[in-house]
Amino acid sequence: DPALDRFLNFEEIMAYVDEVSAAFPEIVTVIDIGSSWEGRPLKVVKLSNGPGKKGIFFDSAIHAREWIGPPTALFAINELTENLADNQALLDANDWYFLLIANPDGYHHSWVQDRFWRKTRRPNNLCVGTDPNRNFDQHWAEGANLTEWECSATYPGSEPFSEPECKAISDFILATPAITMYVAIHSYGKYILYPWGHTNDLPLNVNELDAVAQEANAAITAVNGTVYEIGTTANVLYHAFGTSNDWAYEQAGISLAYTIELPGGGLGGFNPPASDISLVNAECWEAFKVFAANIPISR
Ligand code: 0X9
Ligand code: ZN
Repeated sequence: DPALDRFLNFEEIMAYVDEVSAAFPEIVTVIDIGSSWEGRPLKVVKLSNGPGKKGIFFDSAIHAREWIGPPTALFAINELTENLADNQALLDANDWYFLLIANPDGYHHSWVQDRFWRKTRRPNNLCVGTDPNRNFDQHWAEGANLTEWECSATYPGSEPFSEPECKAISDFILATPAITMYVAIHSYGKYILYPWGHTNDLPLNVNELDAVAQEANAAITAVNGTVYEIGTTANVLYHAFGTSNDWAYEQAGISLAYTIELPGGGLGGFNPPASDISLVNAECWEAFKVFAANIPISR
């Protein structure tokens, strides 16, 4: 089992990925989709028990400091391997893909240097790092804050996909049409968000996006009463462009694409205690099952 009573650093998470793939070779494939700027691997854990199935993809820790995300993916992987006997139907129905640490350099930096680091670690002229969740080629840099630019926490990069981490995700998703659902795991705020981020307009299939989100929230609430707020990023939260969520929706043609903002805690909201992990995991697992039950049959 992965340790779920504490947060795991990058090396520990990669060690778990190796362990689970060795222990469950008939279910787990580790797909190396590329490397970070500093050369750390981007590993997608694919869980499957047979060919020809549609899949749901999760990215977590694309924002380095959002440590509560990876445990929810680790928990799900454990449910679909170690605890498969309880979850067989979930693996029979479709494939599951997890990019546990989408921003390995930033995540490492948040462990060793700056707990609240958000961006990648590629240097710019003045400041280090790009916001990888602004770097996707989707209405890139539309409405960006040009005054802070490079040093801003939401710097979108020098060009779309300037960050190798984002390019690797894009290449992998485009090369894997079996993935028909996308969930970006973030914190914090207790939101289930769907497109758009760059405009207050509603997406074409807003009714479908909203219905699945409502169902996921009901499943979360049933665990312990926690309520998430649901809606488009722009309407519920703020304007955001170039996110993995909206890129998957618009550019990859994935009609059900979400961002889940997990509960906050601790200083500034990004530092919840490890004792919060188990409830967040239990709630997310219920939501993830609802998402997976609604995987579209095609893009
Ligand atoms: O600003 C972000 O990137 C996300 N919030 S966070 O506090 N985790 O940084 C929200 C992104 C939501 N984006 C879309 N659904 N488009
Ligand atoms: Zn985030």
